Amino acid sequence: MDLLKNEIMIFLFFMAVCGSCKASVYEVGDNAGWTIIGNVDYNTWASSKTFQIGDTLMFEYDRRFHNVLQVSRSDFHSCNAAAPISTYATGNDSIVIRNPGHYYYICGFVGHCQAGQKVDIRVPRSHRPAIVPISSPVQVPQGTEGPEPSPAGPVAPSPSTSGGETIMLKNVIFSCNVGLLLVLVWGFNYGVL
Ligand SMILES: [Cu+2]
Repeated sequence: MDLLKNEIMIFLFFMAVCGSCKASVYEVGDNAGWTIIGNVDYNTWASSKTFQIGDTLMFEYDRRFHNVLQVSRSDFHSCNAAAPISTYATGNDSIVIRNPGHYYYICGFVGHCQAGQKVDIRVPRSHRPAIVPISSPVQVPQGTEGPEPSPAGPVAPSPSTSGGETIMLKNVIFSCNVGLLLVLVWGFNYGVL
């Protein structure tokens, strides 16, 4: 009987772990998207969410009028677009959260950040193990950006990026399933499940 109880406890434990494996996809600004129209309050939007490692931020916007720059905390507060950590400019950018901390994003177009097109994403530390494989986001070399579009044209999204995210999600789901399977097999070996 005690063995059965243990098995059930372990099973419930894995179920709980599995529940937290679900990664969420957040569209920044919800239906409004990433814009200066409508005075979207992105900080209110962000504070209504609980972000976790493995979640995806989606920025959707018209790339003729906006972009997404990840910047430092001080550049976020001063709306300085001159030294971004990362630049995204496809109009449909998915960014996977890989570490806890603050992620500061602004629009690099003149006046947009000052108009409120900026968001501070806070990701608390999680008990969940980070099983997200490392792959860097689409990065635009600093030389190619500026107030005007570069002659080379807009930066195309790396085809490997979206594929990588899909694989990542599959890995997460796969890991959960393997965990469950191990418990089931273990249970069968003891003849209690
Ligand atoms: Cu903008």
